[in-house]
Amino acid sequence: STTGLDPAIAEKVANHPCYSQEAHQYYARMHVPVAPGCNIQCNYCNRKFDCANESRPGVTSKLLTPEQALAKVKRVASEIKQMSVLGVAGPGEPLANAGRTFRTMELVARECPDIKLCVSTNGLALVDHVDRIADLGIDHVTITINMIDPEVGERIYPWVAFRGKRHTGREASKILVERQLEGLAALTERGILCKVNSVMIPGVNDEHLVEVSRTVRGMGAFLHNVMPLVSAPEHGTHYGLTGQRGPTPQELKALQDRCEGDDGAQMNMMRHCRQCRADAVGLLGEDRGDEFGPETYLEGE
Ligand code: CLF
Ligand code: SF4
Repeated sequence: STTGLDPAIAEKVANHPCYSQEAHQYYARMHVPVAPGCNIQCNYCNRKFDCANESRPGVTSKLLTPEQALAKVKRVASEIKQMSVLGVAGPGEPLANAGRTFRTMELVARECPDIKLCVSTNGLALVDHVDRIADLGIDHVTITINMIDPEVGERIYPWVAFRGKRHTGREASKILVERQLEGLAALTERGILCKVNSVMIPGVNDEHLVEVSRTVRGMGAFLHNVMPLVSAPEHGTHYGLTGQRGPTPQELKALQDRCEGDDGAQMNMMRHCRQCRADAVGLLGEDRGDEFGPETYLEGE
């Protein structure tokens, strides 16, 4: 609920469908798939599909150039009046494609100043881009944090590419979580509203996520979104997580309750996430992407 919030924060969440449970029934978001590459490997990701940071694997997005993305944003905004937020969430990692991501944001900020800007990241490169994010007026950032303990992390992340070197094992996860938390702290210091997404992987990080919730809350994260691992075989190979099941709805809810509860992290939990595709358009849970392309906006291919 937005009651009791600092007015400056209440203003920022009021028409963001992911940050406000109330807003999601009235305001729409759209994603533009402008970011193809990634700088880490998650065991639950299949690069043929959209980024599992923010999306349900299964349908490949067509990449757009920043100019094509702007054209699509303008068209969608003229047809869907509730369109309030533009997010970049894949299909890879937005900040591993910083040029394309920020060029898109810059064009949209200039031509559609009423649209709020949102970005979803794995956090590895976040600290390097905090000034740019603030300068562009990006008010909402989601960081996917699946662990704070590298021992847990080594079962989730086989490698991390950092400063020209590929790191593996616990070292990879240590670098990742240090960078994620540093990025989170830098953003909250500037008043940028941070949401943390975590993928719940039973037997791997499920018990650990309450501690993650407590930690990110302590560092100023505004909201925590625990999402279920999507593990149906048609979504492809899960590398080190082959055969891994996703949580049941009951298990997911129990964990969300623990993160929110007094004996847990007392964190503000998001409960209405729909695990959007990297090219989703419309109200949450509604996907009108097909009405708006992709054929007109296709890049190359
Ligand atoms: Fe998109 Fe993500 Fe911004 Fe929302 S989605 S970049 S914060 S505008 Fe929202 Fe979709 Fe869940 Fe993400 S319902 S997957 S939480
Ligand atoms: Fe895949 Fe996203 Fe993980 Fe990169 S950060 S490996 S694109 S799920």
